[in-house]
Amino acid sequence: MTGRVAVIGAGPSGLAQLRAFQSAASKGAKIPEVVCFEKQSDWGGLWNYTWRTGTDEHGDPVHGSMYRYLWSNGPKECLEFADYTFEEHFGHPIASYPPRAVLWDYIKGRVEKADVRKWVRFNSAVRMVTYSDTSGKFTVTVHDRNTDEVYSEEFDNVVVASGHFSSPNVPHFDGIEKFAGRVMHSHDFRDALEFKGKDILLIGRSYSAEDIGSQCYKYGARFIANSYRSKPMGFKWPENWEEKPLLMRVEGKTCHFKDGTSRDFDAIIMCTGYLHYFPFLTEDLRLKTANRMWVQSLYKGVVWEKNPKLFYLGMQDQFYTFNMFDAQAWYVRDIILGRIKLPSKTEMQADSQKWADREATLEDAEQAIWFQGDYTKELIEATDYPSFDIEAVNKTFMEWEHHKMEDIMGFRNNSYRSLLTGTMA
Ligand code: FAD
Ligand code: NA7
Repeated sequence: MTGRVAVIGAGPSGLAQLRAFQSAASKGAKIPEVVCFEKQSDWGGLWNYTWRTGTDEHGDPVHGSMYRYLWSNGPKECLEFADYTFEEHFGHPIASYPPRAVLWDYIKGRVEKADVRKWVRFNSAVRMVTYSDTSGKFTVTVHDRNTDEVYSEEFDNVVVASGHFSSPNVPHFDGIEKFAGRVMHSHDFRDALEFKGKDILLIGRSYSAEDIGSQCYKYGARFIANSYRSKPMGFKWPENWEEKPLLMRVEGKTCHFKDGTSRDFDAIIMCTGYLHYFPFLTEDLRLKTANRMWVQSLYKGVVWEKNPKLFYLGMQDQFYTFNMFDAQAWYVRDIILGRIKLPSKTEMQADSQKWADREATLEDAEQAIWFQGDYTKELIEATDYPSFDIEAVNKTFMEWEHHKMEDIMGFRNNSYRSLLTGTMA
């Protein structure tokens, strides 16, 4: 097969795409030329930790949102690569909630073994992608940040794997511009030490609020509150942690909440999520969505319905991560290789609508996990990605949820069985 495929980003999603093509090639398939553009100097995406905040060494916005002492927020057994187990990588069982650096090592191990680093152009930020109806090709404009040169190349397909937990969503609250303390977004949080002995307010009720708050607690924050707009998280928090309804206004150091209560804080950390932000895509190619379980306009969650030569990976809100990105990447690979034939646009839209309708019925995390499990399973069944027991993964997620409800500060002490090797962590 001839042709050229551009992959934007060498995080877990982009790397899954490289591994998918390499896996086909290793079984004798003819594959197109694959070029992966990664704006950072190394691969791993968010797992490639940076101490920087704000702008990076070349003046671009920092991609990294992970903090120094981040530990896996779910059991590693739920994200294990079906073609590269933890045991294969580490040679012995490891704990179910590894620290960030250990997961980064695991992600790298598979692609080092596959020898695909040569396909990646590092320090290469994609600045623009356009599509020509006349040539039927994409023009990808890239900034080589090592040489400060901008150049363009043509591709038959483009896979957008640039992530969506990097551009902070920062709402405004009355009076916050005069808050007499520190205001930041979770994107810039690196270390909890500075909050030792402080009273901190987290805005939000999702993973970042829960985990950054927990780190601050463990590092000795004096008092923690999180302010929710929809509903409280409902965990059994320590005595010095309160859940407050929405922040209404700020006066000096005093934060006033919707229930009429108020309290002074030293810092406000906005754990208010991220924007899907693709400044390098023209209007006809650009995905616009909130962070949700089913993303509209993407057939099977990956094919850009308006131009099915363009693909997106990992754009959904995520319970499933690495193995779902794999399922997506194998599926995209097989479309590009012509092994999977796409139906008409109307049929694609009807199929997507079916998932969107089911998404609208999801009432809780448990249902969302089964939804994403079913989706992942459907993709895996369509390709030669090694099959694994998705129902058992769902059940491990249920145990994880249960363990969090039991003990939010200690849930990482639990261990689970690998659904691939059967080994207990
Ligand atoms: P990313 O990891 O974001 O990678 C995208 C890559 O694209 C980056 O390397 C970036 O530099 C590159 N890129 C972006 N724009 C361009 C451009 N214009 N040109 C070239 N390159 C570009 N998941 C878990 O499974 N477990 C966890 O414990 C967990 N913890 C998390 C904690 C935090 C704080 C956050 C924010 C996320 C966490 N996640 C976790 C979810 C995370 O989204 C996935 O694990 C995974 O990193 C997503 O992979 P990705 O490749 O889609 O995106
Ligand atoms: P999420 O999961 O997208 O959550 C964002 C949170 O921010 C969520 O609780 C939102 O409330 C809240 N939010 C958003 N806007 C506002 C405003 N205006 N006011 C109050 N609250 C707001 O992002 P996270 O950073 O927690 O997690 C991202 C990833 O990082 C995740 O996949 C993990 O793997 C780690 P809502 O719940 O909608 O009421």
